[in-house]
Amino acid sequence: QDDQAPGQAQANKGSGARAELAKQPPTLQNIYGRQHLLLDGRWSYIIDPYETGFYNYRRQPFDQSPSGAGGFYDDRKPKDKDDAVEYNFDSSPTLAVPGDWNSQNAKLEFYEGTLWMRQKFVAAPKDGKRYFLYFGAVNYEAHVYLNGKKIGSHKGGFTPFQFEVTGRLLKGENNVIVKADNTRHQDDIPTVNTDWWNYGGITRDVILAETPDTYIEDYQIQLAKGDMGRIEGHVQLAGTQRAQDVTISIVELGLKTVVRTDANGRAAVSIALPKNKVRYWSPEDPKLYTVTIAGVTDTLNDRIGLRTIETRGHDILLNGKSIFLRGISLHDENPLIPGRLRGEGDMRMMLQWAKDMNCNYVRLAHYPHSEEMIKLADEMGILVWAEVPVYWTISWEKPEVYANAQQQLTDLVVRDKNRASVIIWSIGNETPVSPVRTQFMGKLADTVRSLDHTRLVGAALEVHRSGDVVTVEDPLAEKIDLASFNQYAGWYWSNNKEMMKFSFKVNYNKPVIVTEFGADALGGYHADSDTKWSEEYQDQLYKNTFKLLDAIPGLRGMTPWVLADFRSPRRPHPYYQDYWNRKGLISETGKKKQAFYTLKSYYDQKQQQYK
Ligand code: GCB
Repeated sequence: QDDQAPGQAQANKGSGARAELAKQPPTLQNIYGRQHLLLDGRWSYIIDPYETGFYNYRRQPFDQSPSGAGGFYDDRKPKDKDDAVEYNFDSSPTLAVPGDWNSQNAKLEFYEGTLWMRQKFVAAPKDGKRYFLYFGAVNYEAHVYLNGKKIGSHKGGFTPFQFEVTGRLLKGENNVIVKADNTRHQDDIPTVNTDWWNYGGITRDVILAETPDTYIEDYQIQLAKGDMGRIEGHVQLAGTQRAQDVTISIVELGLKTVVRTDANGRAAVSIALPKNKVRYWSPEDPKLYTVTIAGVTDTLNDRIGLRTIETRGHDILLNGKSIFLRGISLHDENPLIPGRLRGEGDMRMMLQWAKDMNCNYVRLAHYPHSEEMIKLADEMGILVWAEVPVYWTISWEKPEVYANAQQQLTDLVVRDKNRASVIIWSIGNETPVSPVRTQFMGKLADTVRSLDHTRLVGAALEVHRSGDVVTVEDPLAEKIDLASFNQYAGWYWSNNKEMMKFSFKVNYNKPVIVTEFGADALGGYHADSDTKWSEEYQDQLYKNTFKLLDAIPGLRGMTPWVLADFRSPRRPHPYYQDYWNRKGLISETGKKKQAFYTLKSYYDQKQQQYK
């Protein structure tokens, strides 16, 4: 069987076609810091709605047959004029990688299914080095073949995965073929129903990385919880010479510490910081230090910010100082394409829009955004709420579904744990309260804390309404650090005229973060503030909402829904929506709506208040 633990990259062991799937080593920490070759660019593709390139006519997978051959990954050419092959990558069209397929070919706009994608590249593998083929993200399920042989598969649309390809790379031309399938399933994470576009394909970088035989697999270098005087973390080596001296240095601070890894390649790290010398990372001063981790066999550099994050009663303390999170929610989507963010230009545009609104914080909804995005947030000084797609009606009762959610959460934390910008791990959004859901989510909260106890844990909770009283009460709230919830007064509930009747009751002595509120407005459509879909309506709703929320003791931040209009199959109104969710403060053409400026002036005030 080709099935695997969900989310976990598995690789074929040995060369036999029915080979077992081997568990892959954890993805490399700081992949961009490695010697690497980007395999981005134009990939040839074949649309395969019936999965003809994967299954034979008896619906048996070719890659499970005795020879392992027969699928499109053979990239076969006719041998002679009396030979027929029914596909051909060489004469197929191409797509840009990274990039979703929906935005690149009108035929694929609504497509959900399989696409085969091929890239060729030249390699010069060296003796004594190891090689890893790394994918930033493929939505949703990927089967990967190198030079005609399966190297593994992966499920999960937003987290990275890799396969070790040492010994499988050819000197000269290589051929990598990916079967990407974005079909939705009830028992996946996310499930079938979401309010965002199911963009398919290889949406993030593809990287061939080189390491020494014994390499730095992972590390965490961050301030200890609540301690501005000490770095705490670990280093993990993989390979044959796992016991080594590893030097961690921050030249700018005059720091140099040597640790000795144990037989498993592991060493704890604890470094006392010099007094009065450190510039702590914050939105006002996003200082990053160059940290060098040097073992005997391998060296890596990273740019790391040092900051603490804690809560005390209603307060959120960044470096010991109470802050207000002036935030905005956003999807991993550029409305101007529209499609998934492809690289630094797209990402900078989105984060700069947030900064133009005087934000110091973003909620990266509803799934892990790219590693580059988080690095940019580090550099630009923007705090981050990072989330996994545990969204709405997940199959709570199934252990394999839980395993998938836990894997995605783990992969997110492993990837981003050295980023100062990330202050909150979110374990999900608007999950309907029930015992089985609370158990599932509670286990996710425990997992994320065991992986990283230095950050805060949140979830976008639902509220309940009785009459005009909106109450935040959810057994899950006990397990997280914030009273964080979505609310839609004035849009889904009631309207601008009547929304001021609502009041909020939050039964927790925790910082209150309103993770969503908002209203749809079609950019450029003007009417009075009682007319839904108009810019005036949205603007008035924001003004009303500030009054309602400012009355909540403990309000310490918000991420209104949403920075920019985004595509959603759930939004078919032909005039106002046309398959767009219009709650953006910026329209699909990049024009700022009225409410953008209203939110900005509210944030200007908050900034003064929390100076
Ligand atoms: C929500 C969801 C978000 C939707 C939004 C809406 O509560 O969390 O994903 O897009 O409402 O516009 O309805």
